Amino acid sequence: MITVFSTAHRLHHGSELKDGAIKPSFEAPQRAEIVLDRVQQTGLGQVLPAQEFDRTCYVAAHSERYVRFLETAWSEWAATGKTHHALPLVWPVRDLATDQEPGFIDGKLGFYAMDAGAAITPGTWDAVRGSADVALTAMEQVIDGAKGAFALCRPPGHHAAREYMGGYCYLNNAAIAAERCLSRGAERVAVLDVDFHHGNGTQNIFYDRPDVFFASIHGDPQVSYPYFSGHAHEQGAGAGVGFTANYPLAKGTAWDRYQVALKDGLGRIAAFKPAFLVVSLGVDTFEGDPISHFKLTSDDFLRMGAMIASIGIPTVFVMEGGYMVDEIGVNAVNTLQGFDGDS
Ligand code: OKP
Ligand code: ZN
Repeated sequence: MITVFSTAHRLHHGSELKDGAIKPSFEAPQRAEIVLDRVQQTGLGQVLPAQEFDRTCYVAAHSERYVRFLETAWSEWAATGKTHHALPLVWPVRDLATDQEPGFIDGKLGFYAMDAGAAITPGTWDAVRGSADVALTAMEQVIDGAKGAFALCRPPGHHAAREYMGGYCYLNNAAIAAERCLSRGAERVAVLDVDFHHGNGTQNIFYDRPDVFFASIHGDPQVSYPYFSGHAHEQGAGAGVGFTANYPLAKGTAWDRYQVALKDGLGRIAAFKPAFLVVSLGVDTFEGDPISHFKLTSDDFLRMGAMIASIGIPTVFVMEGGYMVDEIGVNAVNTLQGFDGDS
């Protein structure tokens, strides 16, 4: 399988507000380099650079004003004389829900963010755009006939909604790739999110749409980030009712119970008959991941890849989370080898 990779990711290493303190983000450049090393060591396939795409491809999954915010946030922040990374510190909560974008950068940061986990640094926009271009380039490979392609994206994307960032995510790479195949003529596309955390951003973008089926398998939001979405009763709205499927699973879930949800989700995706499948591939479901609590083993990722291949849909794997840095390369590449049938 071909891997698409961009060195632009190195331009971004944010801070996050975690456990009451500002720390360097767990979502660090080393993550992508470890996965790339494993791709090369195992001879998974050719590694291609990302092509550049027009910003209309990003706006397709977001909005003009949100993309504009991402493009200009650092310069607006720096213009106030600040030199440290930008993080939001005030949010429009329920009774203050508003559609009016504030004029000042502090207000914009809160308006366009769900948490203090996605900092804006000087290099953030270039890295973020590069990550979306990686996903778009991989989608082109599959549209052009590849059975599978791996978008080695960083930063990740699945928490980014139409108009907000959060959870290390800015542009939703998986959603942007899904929109790309629709704009190139596909009638239906499915997104399967196997990251430990609920793909709230992808769900938000497609929630009222019948042309995109979204399934997510994740830690129960009662106890796991992002807490406010991912319950089983969330199944879509309006014309999209029945086209979202959530599988919240208990703390400590191992392969025996995980594969039941995966089989069900894949069955529903196969019944939807999409032209393409986008997999939001987070490997933070691994036993021992520092911020998650499922118990998948490295061999389980081979099984996961084989099960995804079994429904026979051309698939783009988009890298999302995974934080136990020594193991994420093995686990991501195991999934791809399982899909390719090389295991
Ligand atoms: C991104 B991805 C907050 C802890 C939660 C955010 C986790 C984001 C995960 N104090 N941190 O889905 O792997
Ligand atoms: Zn995650």
